[in-house]
Amino acid sequence: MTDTDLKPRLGTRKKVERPKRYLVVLLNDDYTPREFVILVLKGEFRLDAGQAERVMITAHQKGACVVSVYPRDVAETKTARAIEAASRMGYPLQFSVEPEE
Ligand code: TYC
Repeated sequence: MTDTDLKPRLGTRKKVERPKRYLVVLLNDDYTPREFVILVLKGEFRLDAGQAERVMITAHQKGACVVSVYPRDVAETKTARAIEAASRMGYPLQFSVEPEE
């Protein structure tokens, strides 16, 4: 193990980048019922009951809370579906999607 050569050979260094991930952030508002927020977090973002409750309460108290991280298309699709479900009920629930780090 001590003589393992970790130096990249000329021309073999490959640029392999981890695909960027995106944070889905739940934003507080004054109108969406707490129970509806929890339903969306469970149904669309697959949080369990305890996680959904904690994320909802944190957003309620602090203004925002990270829900989860996903590849960009997944983050955007889930967020669009969640906003659409809220809007069908007349609720102004919003999320933001932002690149990690
Ligand atoms: N603030 C809302 C209320 O008091 C509940 C709520 C929590 C709404 C979190 C949005 O992201 C949210 N009914």
